[in-house]
Amino acid sequence: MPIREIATQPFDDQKPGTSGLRKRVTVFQQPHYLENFVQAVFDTQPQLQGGTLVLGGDGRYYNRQAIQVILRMATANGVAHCLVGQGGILSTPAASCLIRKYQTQGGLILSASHNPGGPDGDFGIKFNTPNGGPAPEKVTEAIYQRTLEIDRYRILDADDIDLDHIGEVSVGTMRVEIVDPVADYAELMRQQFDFDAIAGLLRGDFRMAFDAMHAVTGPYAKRILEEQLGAPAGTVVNGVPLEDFGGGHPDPNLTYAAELVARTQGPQGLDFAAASDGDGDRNMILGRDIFVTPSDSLAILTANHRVFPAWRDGIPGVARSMPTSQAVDRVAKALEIDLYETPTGWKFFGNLLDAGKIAFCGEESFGTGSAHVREKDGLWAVLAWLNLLAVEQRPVREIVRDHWRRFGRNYYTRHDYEGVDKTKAEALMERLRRILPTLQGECYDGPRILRADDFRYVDPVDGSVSEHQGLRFLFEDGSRIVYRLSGTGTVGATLRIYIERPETRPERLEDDTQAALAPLITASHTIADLAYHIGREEPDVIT
Ligand code: VG1
Ligand code: CO
Repeated sequence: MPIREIATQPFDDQKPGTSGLRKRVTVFQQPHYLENFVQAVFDTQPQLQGGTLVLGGDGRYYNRQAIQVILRMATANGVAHCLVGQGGILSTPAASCLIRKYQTQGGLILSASHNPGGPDGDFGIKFNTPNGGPAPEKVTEAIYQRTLEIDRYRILDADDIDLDHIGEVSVGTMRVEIVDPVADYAELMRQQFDFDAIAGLLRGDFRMAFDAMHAVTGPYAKRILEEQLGAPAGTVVNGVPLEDFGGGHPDPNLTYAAELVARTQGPQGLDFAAASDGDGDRNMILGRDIFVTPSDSLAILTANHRVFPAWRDGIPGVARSMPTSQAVDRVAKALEIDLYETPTGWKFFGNLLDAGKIAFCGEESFGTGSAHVREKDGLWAVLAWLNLLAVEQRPVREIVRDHWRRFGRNYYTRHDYEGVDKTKAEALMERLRRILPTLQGECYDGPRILRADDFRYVDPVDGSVSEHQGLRFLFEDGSRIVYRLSGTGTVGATLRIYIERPETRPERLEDDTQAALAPLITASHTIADLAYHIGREEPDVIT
């Protein structure tokens, strides 16, 4: 079968965002669009020649077609061996697990994560490096630069292969192994946690639910929670991955997983409930009458790391993305371990994890994980909570409230303004950036602004610098307001405003986060002059 060189023209919009290249399906369906990006990966990643590639995605619409194209291009570009999840399925953390376990030269993960799927939805692709993690900025930049000059791609003329049967086939000279997408990942989880203790908990009168939101975690959760740990059948809901996620929004938060939240409320509420996103790297943790914010979750898991078999001997440090609340900072201080503050996006944790500087890391955006892989990991977080609950034998709410009493609490919320006109959103940020220095010392019916800056990160391992990672206003009492524009959206701009206030007086702890943050929320509108710039002061999504 002949390998063909196809002439092509560059697209100018293939710059990867926070987590890979994400576009509307219709954009990916343009002739040569996917091919150009994939060829740019092969052109800039010579280690793949003669090497092994991991390939899979979250099962959304266009996943299968894209996999067939990538397989034909991989063999034409000299890849020797490819590991593909059965049915084209691999959750993002499972792909990371495979890359690491089989020491492959990288992986291509097909997902637009929590963005809706289907013919009118989104699609995405990202390259993960041999450490199993999302490519760092210098790699994504090289790929992007290549897309701007690409003029041909290589592809084998061949028929589609059968992705649904485990076993080995060849595409040209390349060996393709269709693997069980769950097995290696499930084994890794067993090494991280006390499965006997969790099984004991799940076989008792503990009542829980896991919502896979019709996305990729269904098969993983069923195998691990129901088959291996003995949770009753039906514990996993919406467990069959659908190409359009059942028309829903596979984003586990209080808005999109509202039904699940309702099942945890009131005296008859479930003891525990959790959900994951499109590609299985996010998690939402709920107990009866309590939502555990991702920032608190990271702090609580860090404080309790010794209950996890993998971390019984202690952890070197933790990291959080800059907009994530400072709850974990206090824990790090108390435990006398290192704390790192990175820009938004999991790729920034990679070097810290590789260098053994941190064991846990997390983002406010429902991302939590550890050094076991190089991606955030939804089911890992769920199992971590189950492990903790099995040891503690107390309700989630008590564990959280005790944590606040011991370490203090950070009230935290994120307000998202979606579908904002791009030019207007950029103008808002530009103006804020300009007036930053003049706002130092200002006061908005509360504490003064101690410092205001445009977050810049210097990677402590390789010294690489990332500029313009969010505008932050630090108040004298430890409160913060952070503004940034999303790097994962596909239409218009999304403005994210992150607001937090520490409260160390236990007698003052109140349940209503929005009320507790009301003065700062108002200040966040005034500082950015939201009404003037975008004509709105009501966010679309509050988390
Ligand atoms: C969002 C989150 C960020 C996360 C990213 C990818 O990015 O804020 O914390 O790492 O999504 O998550 P942004 O640029 O839209 O704020 V996922 O589950 O897509 O891989
Ligand atoms: Co995701």
